[in-house]
Amino acid sequence: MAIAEGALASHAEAVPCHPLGVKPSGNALVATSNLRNAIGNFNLLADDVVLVLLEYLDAPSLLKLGRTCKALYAFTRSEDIWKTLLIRSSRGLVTWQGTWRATYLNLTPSQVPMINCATLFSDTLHRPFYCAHISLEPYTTGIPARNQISRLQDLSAEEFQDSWTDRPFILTELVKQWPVYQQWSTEDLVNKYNTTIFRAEAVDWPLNTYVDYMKHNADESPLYLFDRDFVSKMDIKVGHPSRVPEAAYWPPPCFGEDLFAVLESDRPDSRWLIIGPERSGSTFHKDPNATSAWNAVLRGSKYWIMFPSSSKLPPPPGVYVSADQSEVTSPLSIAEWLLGFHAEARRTPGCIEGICNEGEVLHVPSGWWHLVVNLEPSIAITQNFVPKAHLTAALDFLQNKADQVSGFRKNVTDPYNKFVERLKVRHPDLLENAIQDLEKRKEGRKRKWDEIVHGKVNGESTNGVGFSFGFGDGDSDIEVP
Ligand SMILES: O=C(O)CCC(=O)C(=O)O
Ligand SMILES: [Fe+2]
Repeated sequence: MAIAEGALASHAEAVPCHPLGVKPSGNALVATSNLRNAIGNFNLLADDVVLVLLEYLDAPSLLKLGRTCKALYAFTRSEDIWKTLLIRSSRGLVTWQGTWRATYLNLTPSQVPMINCATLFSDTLHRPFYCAHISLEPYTTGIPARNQISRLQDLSAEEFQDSWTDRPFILTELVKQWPVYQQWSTEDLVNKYNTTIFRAEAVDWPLNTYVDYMKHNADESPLYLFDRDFVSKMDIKVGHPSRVPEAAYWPPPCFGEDLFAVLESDRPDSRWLIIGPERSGSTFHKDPNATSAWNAVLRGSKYWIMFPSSSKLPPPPGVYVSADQSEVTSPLSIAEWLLGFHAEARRTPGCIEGICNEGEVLHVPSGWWHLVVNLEPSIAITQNFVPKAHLTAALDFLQNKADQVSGFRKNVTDPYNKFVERLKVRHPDLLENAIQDLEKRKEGRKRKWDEIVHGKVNGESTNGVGFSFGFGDGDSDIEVP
């Protein structure tokens, strides 16, 4: 505990003052005056409740309320409120003005007053600012040797298939051969695609607006550009240069054939261009439809922390899943998670960490949890795929977690059967083996269900003693047969 407090103290030193001077709540205990006393009946409400109420107001009402006193001014400056207003307004063309509020109101920085609210004490208002400024270094350095992700210069398809399909690793050389690695920088991209619209979470912005945002924002969880249609928008070609001479990049050959490719135009979304500033990233998740993925860093660098998953293992610290794993709650921002859970995660068996640098590509095995944070402004390309070794996992997911399947176009109403039909034609042997494995998984689940509910092993009563939550065969999660 002393270490955590010490670490916090050193972060605090690096964090500048809140722009309005707001301080953490604890300071109220020794303060002689408090701006909150002037907010009338609002004073009965907790700070986060005040913010929830403000979310119901439109911009003119927020501005009026903010003029009534300094404390409400500070509350109405909360960036989340203005971000929601701007996103709801679905304005495609905006001029980024440094904050969500200034952008919504189209105010230049010199038109935004800095009112001194130094005697307002609020964790709710101070915490996002604090989290947006903590140093990431204590979390991304000092990785224990046992947690270090493997780094390989090269890997053959055979080596991948034999030894690496369930292990994260970084390939250090391959991406350096890609034309996109040699040619793309943020400046080049802006020059070439400045008015091209890309998707960044809930907004569709021209690239030049997004790059302005990237360079001038102080968000705790910066908006992340994640575009699945970049290949057509940028008019680039993809494929191994032996077949596609003008290819801008090609999937690492070691991963072998992507079995979802048999679905052709019916395959689920599978590739994204990812651009984001320092501190942007992805909170803990597993990739969709039990796919594996590779993530290639063209500019910048990314810190990854990953955990294997199975029915026998709990989710990573700070991540909560419903019994059927359909709901994942990872309620914290990346910074909050680092502050609260990183130390415990680093000590947890199975934890894998590493930094994927410019020109490197990282393998995310099917089913692994991962959290990613950009250490610098970054540009990356990621693709999800189904390697031979995880065909059963993908079929199992499509068949038994139909409600969680994602990324298919609406007209693909039965992804499992469509996939099976195509595999029958293109890969009958692989399909046959996978269907046998699926049957074994089902048997395992049924056995386990009988043990739990009826206390039986092989038809014999065990009085419900001695079961564990693993199935041993493929290790998928428990489900009622
Ligand atoms: O680069 C990142 O933020 C990671 C992206 C990721 O994990 C994903 O696309 O599933
Ligand atoms: Fe992912």
